[in-house]
Parts: sequence; C-alpha cells; structure tokens
Amino acid sequence: MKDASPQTIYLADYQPPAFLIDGVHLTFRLSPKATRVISRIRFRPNPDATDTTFTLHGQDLKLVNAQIDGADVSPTLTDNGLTCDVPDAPFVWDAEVEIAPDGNTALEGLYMSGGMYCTQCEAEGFRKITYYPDRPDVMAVFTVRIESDMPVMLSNGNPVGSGAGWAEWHDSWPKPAYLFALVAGDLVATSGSFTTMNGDDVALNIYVRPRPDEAKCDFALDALIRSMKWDEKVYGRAYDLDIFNIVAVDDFNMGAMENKGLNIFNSSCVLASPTTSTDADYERIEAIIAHEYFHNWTGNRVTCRDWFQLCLKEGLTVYRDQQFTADMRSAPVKRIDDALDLRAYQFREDAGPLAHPVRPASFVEINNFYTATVYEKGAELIGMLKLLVGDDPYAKAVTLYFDRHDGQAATIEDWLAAFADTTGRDLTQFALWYAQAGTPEITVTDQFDNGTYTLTLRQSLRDTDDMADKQPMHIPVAAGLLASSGAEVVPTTVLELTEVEQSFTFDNLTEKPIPSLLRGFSAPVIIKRQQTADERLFLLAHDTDPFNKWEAGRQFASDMLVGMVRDDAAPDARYLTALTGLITDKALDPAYRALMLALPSQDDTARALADAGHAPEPQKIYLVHESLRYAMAEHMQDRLPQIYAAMHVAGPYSPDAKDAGQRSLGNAMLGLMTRLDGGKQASAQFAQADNMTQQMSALRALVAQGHGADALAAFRTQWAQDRLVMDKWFGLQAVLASPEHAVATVNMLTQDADFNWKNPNRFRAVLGGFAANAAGFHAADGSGYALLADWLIRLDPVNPQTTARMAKAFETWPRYAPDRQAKMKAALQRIAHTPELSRDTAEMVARMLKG
Ligand code: B3K
Ligand code: ZN
Repeated sequence: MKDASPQTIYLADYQPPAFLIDGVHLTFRLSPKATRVISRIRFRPNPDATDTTFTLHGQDLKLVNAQIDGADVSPTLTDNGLTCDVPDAPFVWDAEVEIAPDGNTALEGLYMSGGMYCTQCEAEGFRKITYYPDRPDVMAVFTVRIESDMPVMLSNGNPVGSGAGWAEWHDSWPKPAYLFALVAGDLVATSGSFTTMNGDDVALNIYVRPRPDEAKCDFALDALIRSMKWDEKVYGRAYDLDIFNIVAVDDFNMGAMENKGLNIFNSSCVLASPTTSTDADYERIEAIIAHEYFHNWTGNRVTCRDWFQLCLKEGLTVYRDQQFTADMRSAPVKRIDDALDLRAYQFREDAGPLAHPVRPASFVEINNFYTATVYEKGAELIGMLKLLVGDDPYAKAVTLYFDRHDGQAATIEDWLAAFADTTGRDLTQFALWYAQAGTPEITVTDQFDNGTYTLTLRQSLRDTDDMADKQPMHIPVAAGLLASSGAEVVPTTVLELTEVEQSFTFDNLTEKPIPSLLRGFSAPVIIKRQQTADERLFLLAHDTDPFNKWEAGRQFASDMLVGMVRDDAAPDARYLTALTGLITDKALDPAYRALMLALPSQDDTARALADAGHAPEPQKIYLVHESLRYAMAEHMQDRLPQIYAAMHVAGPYSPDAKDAGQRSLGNAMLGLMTRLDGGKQASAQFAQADNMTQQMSALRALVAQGHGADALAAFRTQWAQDRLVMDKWFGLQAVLASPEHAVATVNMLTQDADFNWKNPNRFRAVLGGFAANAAGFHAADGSGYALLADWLIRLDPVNPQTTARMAKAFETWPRYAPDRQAKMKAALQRIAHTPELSRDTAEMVARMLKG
C-alpha cells in the first residue's frame, strides 16, 4: 500500500511513546507466500506520555485476528497501522498477521534471498512483520519461536530450545524493534569461540550457504575475534550473550546490520578468499565486521531515542571502526583514506542540494538519511571532541555515557552532557556542528613582524535550504610551523577557532615560518589559503605531519589539474620530479607512496573547477587526467619497472597491511607502465596472478588502456560461477568504459544474461559503476542521464531504498553549465513524474530539484 500523502516528521515534534512494553513473544510459522506471525505483547501505559492514544505501526500486513486480555477486538486500520481502544492499565495484546516474504523485493521486513528467510528492520521495517510501536525508544525483551522445515533457525539472544521443525530464542537485553532479526535456511557455520574479559564464553558462528561459500569465512571470524578483543582493550566493552551469530545473504540493500546477537551481512562484506577477494575487500570486510560488532554497545546497549539521533550510534561507531582499522593497519594511511572518502562523498553532499545537518531537523523517509553526513561527518565530530578534550577525558566521558545510558534510548544532548560533566567544558557552541549543514570554509592570512608570527583565521558557512546566517562554529585547527631549513619550530598545537575571525600569535621566531595547517585533517573544513607552488613543494618535502605532507601533493595536483583544464596549461615538471623522488623514497611506507600517486578524481576536479567559478566539462577533465597520467608515466618511466619488481610479494598471500601496501604501490606502477608498453606487463601479471588483487589490478590496467578484451573474456570464463567476482567484472567495465563508449557498454552489460537487476549488488555494480564514470555518465548529449533515469524508474517499484540512494548521482547538477543542468534536471523531473513513485525516491528527487 502506498502512502497517500507523505508526511514530514520533525525533531521538534518528538513525544514520548503512549505505551511501554514489558515483554514480547513472537511465533513465526514460516511459509514463502503466507507466513503467520503470532504476537503476544504486554503493554503498560507510559506515565510520561502526553498523548495516550494506542497506535501500532503496520504496513503490508493482513490482520487475521486481535485480542486484548483474551477478548476479540476490531482495531481501526489506518494508512500506516492501527488504533484501538485499550484499558488505562497494563494489558496483553495478542494478534495474528499474515505476510508474504517471497514477494518482498524491497528487502525490508521479512524477505527471501537465495532460498533462505531473512530480515532487515532498521529503520522502520519491523512494521512489515507485525503490528508494533516501531520506534527506537520503545525497548523490550523478546522471545521468539520459529516454526519451519529449514535446518537452521536463528533469532536474537540465546537459544533456549529446539526440536523437529522449531527453535526458540530469548534475548534478555531490552531492544527496539529495529534490532530484531530472524534467519531460517539451509546454512552451514564456521565456528569459533571467545572468552570475554569477564570470563564468559561466547560461541561464534558465521553462517553461509554450503559450498563454495563455507570455505570463505575464516577471515571474517578472525576479524570478529580481533574486534571483540579491541573493544575490551580500548573501550572496556565486553560482549554480553552466550552466542554471536553472523549470517551472509546475497540480496541486501547495504553492507550489514547490527541486529542484537545476530548480525546480517551482505555476502560481499563477509566472504573472503585470496583468489576471489582483493586487498581492499579484505580491509573493508574487517572494518564492517568491526563496525557491526561495535554497535553492540554503541547502538544496541545504548540506542537512539528517535531517528534524528541516528548519528549518535552511527557517527560514534564509524569513529570506533576507524580507530580499529588505524590500530590494525597504518594510522596515517587510514586517516588519508578517510579524508578522501569524506571529501568525495560528504563534502559533495554538503556542497549540493542534499546538504543536511549531522542531526537533521526533519525527514520524510528516514532511509534517505543514512548518509555520508550522518555517518562520516558524524564520525569527524567525535574525532574533534576527542582532540578538544584530550584522550583520557575522552575515555572517561565515554565510560560515563555508557554508565548513565546503558539500556536507554539516548540523544545527542545526553552524549554531549557526558563530555561537559567529565571535563567541565561548555560544549554549547560545539553542538552547532550537529545542527548546521555545510562545510565550513576557513580563509587564512598571516603576518610576520619582529619575531612574532600572526595567523588570522576567518570562518564562514554557506546558507543552505534549511538555514541562513549561520553562527560561527568551534573548530579545532591543528597547526605546526616549519623553518626554511625544514626544521619544525612550533610542534603541532590545536588552535581553537570559535569567533568568526580570530588571530593566533607565535613569538620568538627568527624568520617567517611556513605554516602547516589542519594537520591530521583535524576538522571537516576547507582551508582557503593563497599558497605558492613553492610552499606546497616545501611541505611535500618537509612536513613532519604525514597527512599534510600528502595533502601538499594533493593540493598541488588539484590546482595543476584546474589549470590544465581551464588554461590548457602543461603538467608542472616540478610536481613530476617531486613525485618521482617520493615514490623512490624507501623511508616511506609503500602504501603511503601509492597514495601520493593517486590523483584527485575527475569528480574532485569538477568540484574544484566549479569552486573556482568555471563550469566543468567532464569530457575535457577526462582528457586532462589522462594526459597527466601519461606525463607521470613518461617522467617516471626509468623507475617504474624497478619499483614494480621491488614491490613483488613472494610466498603465500596474506591480506596484511604490509603485503597489501607493497601490492598497491606495485600496481600503481603497473597502471603507469601499461600506458607505455601496450599492456605487456599487465598481460603477464594477469596470466600469472594467484590472487584477486593482482588479477584485478592487471585487468583494470588493461581495460583502462583499451587492451582488455581477451582478459575480460578469460576472467568471465574463470569466474562465471562466482557472483561476487562477477560483480567486479560488471563494475569494472561500467566504471572504466571510455567516454564515447560508456553508454553503449552499459547498455550491453544490462542486456547480459547475468545482469540480475533485482539483486542490489549487481545493479550497483553496473549502474553505480556507470554513475562513477564521470565522463560517461555526463555524456554531452544527456544519454547517460537518460540511461540512469530509465533504470531508476524501473527499479523503484521493486526496491525503493536502493533506487533513492542511487538517484544521488544527480546531486551535482548545480555545478554545471546551464545546458547540462537542464539535461540533468530533465532526467530528475522524469523520475519525479513517474506515477506511484516510492516515498523514498520522491523525497530524494524533490530535494534535489529544490536546490
Ligand atoms: N545500521 C545499519 C544501516 C541500516 C540502514 C537502513 N536503511 C548498518 C550500519 O550502519 O551498521
Ligand atoms: Zn552502523
């Protein structure tokens, strides 16, 4: 049933729930077309409620019967649930509903994937399972009975009984309905165990479908054990049930879900083997396993009062998984990777019509707010807090937060109060980070006078659709000063910018220093500073802060690319020489050297051009990027084979940071070599590769240079039976197709017999890959926009969540010239005018058009 008139929900309208729950018992009689869900819920009036109407959420449910305290009732069915007259005292609600998991293509609620039953309830999917107060501030203890002929039947908590055709689970930790999960299928487990710091034994299982998947679970199990240890050591948080289960499913709208004791994962985020997974896959799997596990405390034990507080659990949990990866691997490399992602997705979001605060003030469809702003910028806010208060006070404040709010549904105010109470600091101004959308810009001027160096910082924040005339924020700017000799004369100090404009002085200097600002990317802001090429080259050579050393090269490349596009400038030889020096510098970690070589993306260059007041031309940007890479290859050609050989990793494959770093530098060399040798070395690597990183890197190098036909065919023959590897085959072609062939290539891929467009991974591989192919998607005649719009219109009735998310490809329209803007908007309008459009996509498209 479609929502007739989608309502906007406001944070300011929050009301406590009318009824609380003392216990829930659910029985599932599973059947693909007619599953029966029998619920018994013990309600009691909430003494804190103002509105006392009894309402339950419900969607796409067939109500079979309902009783209150054993007597039949006939509730009034509404657009999104039901209401009913109830006693003004505790009572027992019994209901039976029928649902059809088999027809559930939206992958929300109870659905089927590859013959198994599974669930996805966050944010508001539980209402598709039974009538319930489906809001995170209603927490309850659940007991679940599953009846089915499936061999494995799982739910949250601990197993309490099972027999032929049934299993029962009990979760003693009160939880909101969004953390409910159920799985039933023909599954096999890879098992392990963990003893917590409290001495409790925990059984661990990774459930997948039998062969060949069962051979690919060892890494995920190991990552889980490392996550459990890390959370004990770093945050003092232990696991709290007898069992922790993870299940892999093929059809899933996102990466994974932290259901209490029963995490459900997209199989692409669990299954790993050397021959089928790249180094990047391994790192991602490790991070997502950790992220979902960490939610057990940040999200589950302490949950969110309402969906506006989403960043309370997501920002904090992302921050925690970033710390984990930094500890497991290389901290500087991880910080650069995170900054790259933040700028690519979150800054882009902040710069366009979909900009919203880390804690939004309103929404129509909450699923549209699982964004880079809520997640990644949300994580940056935690990092800034930690920097401002210090490591020990941070640890104390987080402990206080857990102590105070364990078992509760909390708010951002609760989180900040724990910090204010621990440190005595007034965080009122800091709280603006949660409320004001947009990326702050800081302009910098400096002056040197009589041994005193003065840095003047001025902050500004653009108006967004929701708010104008924003207030100055509390911004920690980590800065150091270098002498012309390269020596550090002032080590990293945190400058706290709180005014619109503020000056900071440094005394007793013998010469004007070179500032290194925003070290470690200490705040999610844009520094605007006139910096000469010489100064950038100086920092690239001498900065002691690994982030800013990399950043200097990045900024140099970005400016150079803008100049090459706008003024037809030639690549700057000084940059090429500096880069050659860096990639041969054995004192630097290979992974870090590889990052030095990674140019800003074409999308980054488009944004930089737009910022400089120049409408970007994606095809020109493509050509300029190509020519710069070619110039790099030529300039470094003597060194490439030698570094390539030196980075060869002998012996059995290991996904650890050291080997992965070597492979990443080696493969960066291979990419450049392929521009000069017609694909000779890449073909050899492709033929010899014994792991997916090497095979895929060779394939990428070949396809990027138009030498990929044979390798693509061979790859397909080899991997036709492996759906996750085939996603790579599809994705690579979509993302790397040359501008003139991209639309045709994608049309061909979508006609392939293996293009199962209802599977989100496959759809994203092809259409998401295409949207990331900047010059192809932005084809001058608008054919790329039309192609994506056609597919989104087709997917929307099947899977609104994935459609709405992928519609974001159009969010950059304001940065282009009027004719291109018109074509992008026409595609958006066509989507907007599609009859029966989902609430998800309708909201997303309307917000983009409003900008
Ligand atoms: N909490 C889930 C995301 C749910 C998305 C709902 N549309 C995964 C995560 O962030 O861990
Ligand atoms: Zn999360």
